[in-house]
Amino acid sequence: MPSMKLSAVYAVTVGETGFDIVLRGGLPEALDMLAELGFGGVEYNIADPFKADVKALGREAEERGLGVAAVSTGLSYLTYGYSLSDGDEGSRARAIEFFKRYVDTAVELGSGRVVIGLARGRSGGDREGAMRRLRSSLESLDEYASGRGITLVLEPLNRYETDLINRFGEALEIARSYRSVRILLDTFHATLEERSVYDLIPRLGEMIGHVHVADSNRLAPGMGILDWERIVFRLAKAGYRGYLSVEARTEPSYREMLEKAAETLLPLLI
Ligand code: LER
Ligand code: MN
Repeated sequence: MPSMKLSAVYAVTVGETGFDIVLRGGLPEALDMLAELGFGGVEYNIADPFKADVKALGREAEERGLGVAAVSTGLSYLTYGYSLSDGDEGSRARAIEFFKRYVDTAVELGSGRVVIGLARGRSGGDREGAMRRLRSSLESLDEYASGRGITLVLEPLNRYETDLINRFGEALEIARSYRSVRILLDTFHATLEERSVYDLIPRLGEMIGHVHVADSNRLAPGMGILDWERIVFRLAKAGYRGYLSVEARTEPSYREMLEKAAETLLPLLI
């Protein structure tokens, strides 16, 4: 079985966000827990890449033998509201600046991936315009990221979170027109939007650039109805060699959520 590793998303916040699918609180304690439970990496969702102490984020992960699975960005949208499809040109320019800084951060952390999730924005009633602006933002970022060896992973999100790019077919079509853009498969969103998350995997094939894992109800893998053996097998068959990053509701506690994810997935990754 090829080497996929387990990671989990940790929130690097600049205040309370109410984001309940990521680890929060003290970084050393969160990373200790990951290392102890057999995780191989951490994904940092960074609210403000200009304010984050990137050196500390890198050092704390390295000290525990954890890789940085990805730099994710949704907290910037929840904190400041900037988006890559923003109708306000000043805000869109700021979002692009943020993403360039996220790319630099990923380089510094030795992570190859920057996530485009919530920060793609919402249509605000003008879908065509929003998609045009998003594509234009992607064009500048594509050049910036590919010049630095970073993959931008575009994440289809379910319809209750955004009305831009819910389906994987649409994301695939967009990704194919840029050098550095691949797909982030989040098993929760795929379960809500696609006929079958299992059949989706071979369709995406080598375009899968990163994976978020949560069960059908967004609890830890193993707490819902998804067949994880089938998912991991199909990912392996598709040639996926990256991280499975747990992004699940932290219920009943961080620790129990992570323990369940590890218990479900680690035996499949050996
Ligand atoms: C981000 O990775 C994600 O999956 C979203 O559901 C966050 O709101
Ligand atoms: Mn996700």
